[in-house]
Amino acid sequence: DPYADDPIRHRALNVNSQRPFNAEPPPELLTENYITPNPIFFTRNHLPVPNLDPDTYRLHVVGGPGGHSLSLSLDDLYKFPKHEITVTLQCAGNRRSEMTQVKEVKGLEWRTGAISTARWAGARLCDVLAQAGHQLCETEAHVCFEGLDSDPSGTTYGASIPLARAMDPEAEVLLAYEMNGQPLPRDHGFPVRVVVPGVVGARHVKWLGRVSVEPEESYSHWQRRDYKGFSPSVDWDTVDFDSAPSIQELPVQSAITEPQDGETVESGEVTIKGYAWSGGGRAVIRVDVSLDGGLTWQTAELYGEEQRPRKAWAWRLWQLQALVPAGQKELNIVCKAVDDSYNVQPDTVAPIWNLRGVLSNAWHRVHVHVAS
Ligand code: MTE
Ligand code: MO
Repeated sequence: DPYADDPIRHRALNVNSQRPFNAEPPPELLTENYITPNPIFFTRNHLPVPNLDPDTYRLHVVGGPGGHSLSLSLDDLYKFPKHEITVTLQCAGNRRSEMTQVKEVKGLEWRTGAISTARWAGARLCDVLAQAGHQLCETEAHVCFEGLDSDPSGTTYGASIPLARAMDPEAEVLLAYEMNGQPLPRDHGFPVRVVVPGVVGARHVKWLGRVSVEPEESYSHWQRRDYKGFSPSVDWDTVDFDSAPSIQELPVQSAITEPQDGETVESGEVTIKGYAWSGGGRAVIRVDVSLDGGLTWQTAELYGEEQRPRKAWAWRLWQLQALVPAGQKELNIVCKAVDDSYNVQPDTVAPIWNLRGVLSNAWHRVHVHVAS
């Protein structure tokens, strides 16, 4: 059993698949803390978790034209300036289960919890690439990452990001060795993973073994044959993966974590909670909440860390204390967020449905009963 050596996991997680391990925190725990505690941070593994020895670990770095190769131990990585930032990581498949309700899709049935937030610390990728003699010259190049997790045939997890993002010090791409002040947990990439702020989870390669500057995107399955969006009319017979770009930055997202669908709430006043986030460093400027299915709206209160313009890498949590209209027997609670480019979430799922069930960011809807 290639999974026999996987780590022990927290009991509170809702497990979507055991081998490979995929799990999300229940909604009420997800927004209990602004920073997600490591043991309940969502986990998305495609392969068995490798068991790496920090003493013999080496990261191979291959600079582009004019550059050279480096083989870095953990101690070598610690010598680069240590950079620490709060970053929200979201899987492209977050909220996929809502797409399944429209029409069947291929993928794990994530609910609203394939998203979490941590303080990450490590070396900046641009500093490491500079030491490999790399200078930004080829604007069309890519930085490819390879994980040390592999299937029985030896295929490893891989992904890439554009070189321009990797070399931009303001983009703060990290080779992270700490998560919330601790060494990375095994499930989250021990000893080193990539953190690409504002970019889809799939590019945050865990158990990082190799970084290289290449003229083309990664040839990995997960870069070229997955994690792409298509029109609702494209099916598995007609899909042409080469016709769509790989997902990088993600669209604006929000969800309700309390109350939950089907719950009964007290009459009088109801407290509604959730999260909101947008990709590419775009800040959340507003979260609108409706109790009547979207006819009328109130503005939620945002809390958590202040967001920096163009570098809003982490989510805001939000809350609304609302009066339950007298005599109301049920509520159709809806939330939608607006980012600082005034991007909004689509109102329904059907027009954004796609065969892989990615980029599911329609208004989040929760139906509750009111106690009489
Ligand atoms: N890196 C490796 N090596 N193997 C993986 O399976 N999964 C990716 C990414 N990095 C993956 C990986 C995906 S799809 C996501 S969403 C994030 O890791 C999840 O990171 P987490 O498990 O720390 O939440
Ligand atoms: Mo993912």
